[in-house]
Amino acid sequence: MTSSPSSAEQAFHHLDGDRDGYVTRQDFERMARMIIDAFGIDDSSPKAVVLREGYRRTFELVLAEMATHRGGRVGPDEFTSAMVALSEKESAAELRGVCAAEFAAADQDDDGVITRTEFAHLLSAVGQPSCDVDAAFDALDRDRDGWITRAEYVAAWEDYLVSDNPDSAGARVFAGL
Ligand SMILES: [Ca+2]
Ligand SMILES: [Ca+2]
Repeated sequence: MTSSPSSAEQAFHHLDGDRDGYVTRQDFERMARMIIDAFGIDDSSPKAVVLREGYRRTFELVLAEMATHRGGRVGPDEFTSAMVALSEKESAAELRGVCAAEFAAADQDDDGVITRTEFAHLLSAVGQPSCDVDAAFDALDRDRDGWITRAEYVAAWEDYLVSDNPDSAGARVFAGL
């Protein structure tokens, strides 16, 4: 890749499921739905509730960053600047919460770590198209112990939010989440 878009641009295009050039509340809800369905999580379980609420809240935070709401539609440039702005505020803590909710959903057996198998499941759940699962896993597994901990997951995600490097560990994964 010679002219890679920034991390946030990649995330935008992944979120924009119907490719109309905007992300909406429905796009965020769909993303939560894909993960809940793929892992067979009970819709009324805390895992499902926290994940759905987290995605909903993320979208509200993005909307709140915008000068005008345009009927709840967020364009690519607005999305990118909103994510950068949010990562620098107290709301970053809320975004970390969403990230932790994703982690909990993917930790299917609730043992507190994501295995390679659980990770592969997560990537296919969100339709990450051409991702090298092993390379992405190894990039997130910073201490190379064969598991991704919640701290490793959140750390990679934080790097991703503030990074323009499309090849960063987080970018390989979170562009699809
Ligand atoms: Ca696990
Ligand atoms: Ca690890």
